[in-house]
Amino acid sequence: MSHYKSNLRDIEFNLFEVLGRDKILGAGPFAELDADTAREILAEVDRVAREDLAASFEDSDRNPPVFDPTTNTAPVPAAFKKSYDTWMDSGFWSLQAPAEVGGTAAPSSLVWSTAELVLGANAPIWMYGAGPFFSSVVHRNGTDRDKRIAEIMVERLWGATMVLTEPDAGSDVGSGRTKATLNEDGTWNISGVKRFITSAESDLQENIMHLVLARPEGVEGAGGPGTKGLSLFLVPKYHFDLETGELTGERNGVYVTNVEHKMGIKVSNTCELTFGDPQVGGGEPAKGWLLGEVHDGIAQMFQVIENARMMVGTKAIATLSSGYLNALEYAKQRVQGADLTNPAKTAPRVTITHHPDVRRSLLVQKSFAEAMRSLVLYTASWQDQVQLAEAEGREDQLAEAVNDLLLPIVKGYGSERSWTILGTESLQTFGGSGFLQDYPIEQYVRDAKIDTLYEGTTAIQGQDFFFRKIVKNQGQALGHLAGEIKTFLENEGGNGRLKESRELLATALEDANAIVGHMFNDLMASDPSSGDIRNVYKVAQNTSRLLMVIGDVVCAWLLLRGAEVALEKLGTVTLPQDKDFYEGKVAAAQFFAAYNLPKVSAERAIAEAVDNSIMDLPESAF
Ligand code: ST9
Repeated sequence: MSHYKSNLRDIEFNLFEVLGRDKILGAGPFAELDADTAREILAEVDRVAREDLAASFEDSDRNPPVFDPTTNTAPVPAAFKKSYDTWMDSGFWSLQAPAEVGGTAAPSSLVWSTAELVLGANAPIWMYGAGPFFSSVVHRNGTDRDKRIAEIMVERLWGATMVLTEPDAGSDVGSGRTKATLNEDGTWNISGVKRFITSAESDLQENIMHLVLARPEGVEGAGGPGTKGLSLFLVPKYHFDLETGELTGERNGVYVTNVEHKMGIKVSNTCELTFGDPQVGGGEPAKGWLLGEVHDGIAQMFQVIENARMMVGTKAIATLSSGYLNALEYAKQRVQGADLTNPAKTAPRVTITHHPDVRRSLLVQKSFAEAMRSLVLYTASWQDQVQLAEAEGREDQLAEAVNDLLLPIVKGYGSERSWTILGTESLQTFGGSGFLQDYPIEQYVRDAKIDTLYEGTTAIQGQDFFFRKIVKNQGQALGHLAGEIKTFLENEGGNGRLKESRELLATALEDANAIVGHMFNDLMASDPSSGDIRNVYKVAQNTSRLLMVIGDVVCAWLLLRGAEVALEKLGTVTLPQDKDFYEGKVAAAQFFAAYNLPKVSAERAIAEAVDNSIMDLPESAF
């Protein structure tokens, strides 16, 4: 039986009943894809995910790839290869790439819905299969030569990687030392060592296109210090004919020189990648092309990073959702103890769903999984707006800014909440059995931990959220979001059943705003011309807190907005399963508000009391 338990009903609820995606499907840039087709795609991806992609989930963990230093290879297990081939053969990857490179124009909200299903079933399949998405970045930023490369990447279903990190340049990408020197023929030679490169080696594809950040040497106006001095190069594993895409049979001098031994997600090869080292492989130079022939590497790479951050959050949330549904199934069957209201020693034993603390735990899992699914799809709906505007030759700056604001919440909040709840609630529901490999949860916990780390740790997401997405944006996107929440608060929808939750949300929104205001004041007071620069330390002690607080507020709002829709539907539905579904939506929203929002006031008190005592403490006292 499949480890993966999907929640297609809830995905469709968000897409069609709350976000009205049927209105943008079948028209404009998505004319070829109507709502019925979208539902068919979702149903088929759901089936493939549960039946085929999930089939190799456990085997890939127990028999992970082994790096062979004599050949610089790390083949994946056969079962995983079979699942990967099934996914690529299905053709649904084409939704990730625009029509210009051979993909299918689809709204982001549909793409991320399919992503949830694949990522929940077997996440590395989505990652190894992301070449078509990478090709869209190459196409968008590229010269005619690069655009042809992008097409070839899709035609031949090559893999692709994002190559930023180095042993001494992790969060601080700008410390990277990998360099690039220009050849007479216009190509570049890359030399250096990169680390933690996902999907840099496998036997899944004919070729891999590495998107590499390196510092050009001897170029006026480029190659300076920090991230702005980095340029982005396309460096293939094997050389190929630029017209036909046929491999020439020559190896490029980029080799995997180690594969990390990780706590989880082991089938996803995390590689050390060595460029142009005469001692490695055949000692060939590592040749590449400058993307777009412009030195704008970090901005180009962030087009990949933004999607990868969305992917990581979605992966975490997909795992929590399946973790919850596995825990629920177990709890409904596991008989243990008597009902608390029947203290007799001979009282009949009941399933653990009768116990209050188990019910609390199940609702924590359900409400967070559903809240964060709605967060992913709400964020994706802003990406739809960006796509629609682009198709009309417009720029929708508000949609871009709100999407930018939400991304660190999806990634940072989504991964932190998911991994914590998987460990403390989903696994816990199984009691001691949760610790065993007989159930998938222990692997979920191990596989999900990485989501708080890669693509920018939670601390990086918190800094990005406050300094870039709020301060640099002058609060415009946050103001818009707060405005949407206020409109909801002023609305009376929900037959009075959401009145108390609305009041809790109103207070939480006020407290969250106060934290932002407080941090902003500290930031102003850190201006050295008028204040003490060390006040910025106080701001930085609150950035991760703010990310989590706003995450809670936005998630509560999204759940309550869904509950309003559910309450309307409850007036008309007749089928028992529909009634249960909508009652569940209302209950999850009320529970989430009641159990989480009052904590925002405490977070406000903590945030406002932050001083610099931890910064004054001598290191030796730690
Ligand atoms: C990794 C691999 O961890 C993980 C596995 C990935 C799996 C691969 C699969 C990929 C799948 C892809 C998904 C496919 C789905 C398809 C769906 C299709 C719909 N936003 O603040 P400054 C830029 S890889 C945008 O001064 P510092 C901007 O250009 C390793 N741009 O930064 C800016 O200039 P300006 C991951 C941003 O102090 C410039 O950077 N590593 C953003 O120099 C400089 O900004 C990391 O993530 C942004 N949010 O550097 C690194 N931020 O201001 C984490 C910056 O003029 N570290 N830019 O616009 C950081 O993010 C640091 O904050 C830093 C700091 C490096 C940016």
